[in-house]
Amino acid sequence: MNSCYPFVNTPLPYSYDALEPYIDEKTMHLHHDKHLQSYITNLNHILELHPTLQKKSLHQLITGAERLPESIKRSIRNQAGGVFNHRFYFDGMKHPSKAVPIGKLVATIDCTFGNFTVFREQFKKAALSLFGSGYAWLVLRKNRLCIITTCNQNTPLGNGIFPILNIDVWEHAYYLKDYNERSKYIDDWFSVVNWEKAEERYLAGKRCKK
Ligand code: MN3
Repeated sequence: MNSCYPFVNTPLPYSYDALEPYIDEKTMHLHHDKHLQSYITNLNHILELHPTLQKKSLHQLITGAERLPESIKRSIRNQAGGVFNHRFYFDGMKHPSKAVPIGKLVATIDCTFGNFTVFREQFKKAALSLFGSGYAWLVLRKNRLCIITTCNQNTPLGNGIFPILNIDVWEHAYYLKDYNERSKYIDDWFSVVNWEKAEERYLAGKRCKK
């Protein structure tokens, strides 16, 4: 995979229908092939005009956006954020039969939030309370698990925060199947969380905690 310009839309790590019946095949096609693709295309367009940024990774573009010229700061944040957030979201899901919440991360979730059900309720509440478009995240901050939300395509990268899981609550993530019912979609998402991937991210975050 290209880690810098020109960015390419890598295939999903599972088939488009792998998350059925929780997240439908049509939504996955639209979400990955159209929505994510448009962030990649737009990001490449910007970088085409700014050769000095072409060697930068997605992570570097996002965390360095504040230092970029005013004219491109916002569009880099939106487009690079859109690529990062979507890849992170797609990689954080898997076939429902394998989406079992076990492991060190889940044990830490139990300790931090009281038990898994409380965590689930709090995460759902955060995802529901986000006004407009954005994401709810489980992150590691100062070596502690927290639930946060971000608007639009903002990311929680930098400032010693390590993202572990995210749910995309833009309407395009669920509208075809659940219409306006974000609540149903959040419940469905819990059936396809890739806890192994989340644990990998959690352990990596713990290793480089600052
Ligand atoms: Mn999306």
